[in-house]
Amino acid sequence: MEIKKSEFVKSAVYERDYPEKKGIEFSFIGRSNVGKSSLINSLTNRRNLARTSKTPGRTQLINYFLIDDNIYFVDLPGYGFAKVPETVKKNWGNTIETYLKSERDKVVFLLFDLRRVPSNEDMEMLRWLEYYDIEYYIIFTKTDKLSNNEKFRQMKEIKKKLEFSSEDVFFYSALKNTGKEELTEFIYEKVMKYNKNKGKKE
Ligand SMILES: Nc1nc2c(ncn2[C@@H]2O[C@H](COP(=O)(O)OP(=O)(O)O)[C@@H](O)[C@H]2O)c(=O)[nH]1
Ligand SMILES: [Mg+2]
Repeated sequence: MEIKKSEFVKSAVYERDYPEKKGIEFSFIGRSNVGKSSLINSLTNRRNLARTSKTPGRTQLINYFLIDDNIYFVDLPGYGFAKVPETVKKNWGNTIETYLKSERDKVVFLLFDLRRVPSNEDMEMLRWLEYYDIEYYIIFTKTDKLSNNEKFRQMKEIKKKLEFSSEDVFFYSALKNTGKEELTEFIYEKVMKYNKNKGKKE
């Protein structure tokens, strides 16, 4: 299964600016530079749909993409970039929290760079997701940068800070498109289940 069509819809800060609800939507969150935009590009087979940047911390907006005419991908602004002023950080917090609290039917993917032990901000993000009772999944990114041995060692390190079982998380390389099929299937399955339940309710 593969995503055939994707287009940028709009950028937003406030809930009133989000595009009209379509159904379930999938959002990507994580520290800046973790690979959010690259992952969205990889999933959608587009080189430059979500702008990727070598200068982290640039996108302070929520970016909406329409996928195959019926679901949204949401690229959320990244956190953890040290060099931004306090006011920007505060705005960022408001933008994210507004989104998490919003009435959208959402599944959130929380991205962690496999080479790093999750930061305090990562852990805080996780607590936010728990607090708002949001369905979320962890994706470890940039897996191509580690050998199998290193991967194994790194997972052990990460597990000291974060409880999870390897079956419940995703591994992704946007460079090599590793994990793409699995994640795409997962997303389509979620959409199917969601639409089925919606049909029952109506
Ligand atoms: N090797 C490798 N580099 C990646 C991968 N994903 C992202 N990058 C690089 O990491 C940097 C940040 O990526 P980007 O998608 O802009 O991160 P974002 O800030 O979270 O949107 C860019 O230089 C990307 O080329 C990956 O899977 N493998
Ligand atoms: Mg980005």
